[in-house]
Amino acid sequence: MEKLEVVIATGNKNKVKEYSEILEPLGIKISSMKDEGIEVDIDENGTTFEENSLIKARAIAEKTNKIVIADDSGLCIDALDGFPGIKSARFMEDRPYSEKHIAINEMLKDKENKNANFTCAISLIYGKEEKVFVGKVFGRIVEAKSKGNGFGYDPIFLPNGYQETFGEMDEELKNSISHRGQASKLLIEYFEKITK
Ligand code: ITT
Repeated sequence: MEKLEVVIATGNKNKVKEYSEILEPLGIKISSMKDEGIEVDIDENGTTFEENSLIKARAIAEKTNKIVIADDSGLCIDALDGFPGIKSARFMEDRPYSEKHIAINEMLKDKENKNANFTCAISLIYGKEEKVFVGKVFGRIVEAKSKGNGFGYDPIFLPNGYQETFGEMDEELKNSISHRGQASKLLIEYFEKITK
């Protein structure tokens, strides 16, 4: 693959870190909005992960000629009709995640069904081309044990088929099965096709 340079349209340092871990071993150079000196306040007013990721990517693509990818992602809980979903970052925004973990478990206290999924939509803007790649990982909500690795809702998400939450797993294992990892695989396949 020829050396591609990609700007990640996110203000979330953890996302930049995960994309670096996933894409840099393939020779793709990652930079953050901060590295590029881009500052924008984006109104994420879409109603789906796909729409919001495109809104973010378009806003940054106006400020750079490099390839842009944006990530919109979140935790969707079946018994709460998909909540917090696209509001995952905004739910109890001024509170630490440790409190959000407790609040979510409280909401599910009387529910037998603890099933949830993490969804990630990656939008890519490459010149005039716009693409959206979606990844999902299914599991269930558990009580947080320790802070461990990861970020956000990782400590309360137990992926199906594993004994460790995303917060307990090492980063490489999380990236290999996660919503972000799966959407990234589709993105990489696209890059491989266009650079052949
Ligand atoms: P940008 O919009 O700047 O990218 P953000 O954090 O606001 O950053 P989102 O609107 O996409 O991003 O919200 C995603 C939220 O979903 C994130 O803040 C976490 O709370 C949660 N989330 C997404 N992926 C996650 C993951 O892999 N592990 C844990 N929580 C995750």
